[in-house]
Parts: sequence; C-alpha cells; structure tokens
Amino acid sequence: MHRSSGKSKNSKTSNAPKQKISYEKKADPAISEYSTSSLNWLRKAEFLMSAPKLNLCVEDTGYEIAFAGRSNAGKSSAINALTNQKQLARASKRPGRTQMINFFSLGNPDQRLVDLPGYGYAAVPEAMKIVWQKELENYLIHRKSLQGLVLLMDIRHPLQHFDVMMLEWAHSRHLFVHVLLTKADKLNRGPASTALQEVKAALKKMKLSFSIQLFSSLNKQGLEELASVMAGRLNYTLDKTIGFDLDSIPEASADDVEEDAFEQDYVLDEASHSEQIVDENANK
Ligand SMILES: Nc1nc2c(ncn2[C@@H]2O[C@H](COP(=O)(O)OP(=O)(O)OP(=O)(O)O)[C@@H](O)[C@H]2O)c(=O)[nH]1
Ligand SMILES: [Mg+2]
Repeated sequence: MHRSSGKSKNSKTSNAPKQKISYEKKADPAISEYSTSSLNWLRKAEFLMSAPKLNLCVEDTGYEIAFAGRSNAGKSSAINALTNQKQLARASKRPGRTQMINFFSLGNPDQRLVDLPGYGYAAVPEAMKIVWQKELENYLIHRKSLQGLVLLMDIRHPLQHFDVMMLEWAHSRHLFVHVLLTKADKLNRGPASTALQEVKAALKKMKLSFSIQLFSSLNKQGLEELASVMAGRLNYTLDKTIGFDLDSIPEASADDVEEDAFEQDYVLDEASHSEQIVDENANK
C-alpha cells in the first residue's frame, strides 16, 4: 500500500473507529467530462485524402490511429458513429468496400483517424488481394505517425487467423491495440458479455495486454469508451479554458464520514484499485 500524504499522528482520529469507505461505485466526473469532450472533438473529423499506397499518403507527422480488421467487420461504420457523421467513411453491405488508405483529420491535420481496407475478403481476385496486402503491410510497417490500431472483430467471429496475426505483429512493434467486438447488437447482453470474457481470456493466454470493449455502431454502444481511448492516444487535452468544476464532485455525507475524516489519510488500495479512506493508525 502506498500513502499519499502524511497527516498529524496525534490527531483526534487516533481514537476514531477504524473505517473503510469505498468510493468505487461513484462515477468519476472527470472521466465523463473527458469522454464527452472527446466525443465533441471527434465530431470535427474531416476527410483529408485517400491514398492507394504509402508514398502517396498525407505527410507522416503528428499522431494517427488506424481502424483495422477483417472486411465487413464494421470499420467504416465505427468511424461514422464515432464522428457522428453518416457518410464520412464509406460503409457498405458489400465486403471490400474500403479499398484505399483513407485519412480524416480531427480539427488539426496532425491528429488523424485512418480507415484501412479490410483483410480476409475471399471474393477479391487473388492478384488484387496481393497488391492490397502489400500496401497495407507497407503502411503498417513504415508509418511513423501510427500510434496504434483499433482492431475490429465481429463479436460472432472473433480472433480469426489474420486477427491473431495482427495482434501479435502490433505487440512485436510496440503499437497499442484497442480491440472492438463489433455488432454487439447482434447478441443479447448475456452472450455478448460471455464473448467479451472469452476474448479477454484468449488475449491473456497470448500474453497480450490490450484493451477491449463491446461496440455497436447501430445502437451506439461503447461510443464514450472508444472516444476516450482515441482522444488519449491522439494526445487530445481538455480545453483548459473550460476549467474543472469542483462543485460537481459529490461531497461525502455525514453518514459516510465522521467530522474528523479530513484528518485521515487517502490511500490507493492497490489490490482493489479503489480509493479508500483508512485510519492512518490502523496498522500500528
Ligand atoms: N448490426 C450491425 N451492423 C453493422 C454494425 N457495424 C457495421 N454494420 C454493417 O456491416 C456492414 C459492413 O460495414 P462496414 O462499416 O462497411 O465494414 P468495413 O469493416 O468498413 O468493411 P470493408 O470496407 O469491406 O473492410 C454494413 O452493412 C454495416 O451496416 C453494427 O454495429 N451493427
Ligand atoms: Mg470500410
């Protein structure tokens, strides 16, 4: 355990009953403020350009995150949902819709989203598949501004051969991956959550500590979580001029804490990752 600050040892609290109060379940206003602000920021997305190959891409500066995954997994739809724009990226029932590397700026050309062509679509002619795959590979290997991938997998068919290759490759290149189990609306809540646990366990078994969430472009499930991850990875910072409203933090009620509670130490319980107030003399 780690003490965050030292308080007076002779305080009245020495005689106070030991108490443990968990704030785990209270929503963190700073987190929701960040995800709301991130969503607003992502709505600034604008189409920059489409490139058929690496040397025709936008300048390789700043930060970008690419949406990768099998054809038809829902990459373009996820970008549209995230940016709240119906046709920013071209989505289609027909697999193989996205055929170039598509760049979108986020209010600043040095912060970008990238919509990649999908892999694994059997109906693409072999020669074309080889060309696409080569260009995709080139992009993934050589793009310096690429911070990481949002890897989309249909929740009903996760961890296909190529997905696993992508995950292992990203790990070897020290790129982050945020996994989306897409089309979560196709399953009921129970089976969706079981699928999530199964993929989490499989990642753990592969020793890959990537983040993962459920997602649906159709009913907008998981948008806030994805927006926060994107914004964090693209170095988006809250507009400092907005200022943080301290009054919005709920105060502990008299039932929760005795009057002298401010004399006690705040420590982070590393086992449960929950912030707790404990009597500083509890271990003496
Ligand atoms: N039910 C449901 N359908 C979705 C969802 N996301 C995408 N789809 C559908 O899945 C199909 C493929 O979506 P796209 O976004 O074009 O998929 P993509 O991964 O960009 O495909 P490629 O460009 O071929 O690689 C479309 O018919 C979408 O409407 C979702 O969350 N729920
Ligand atoms: Mg697409």
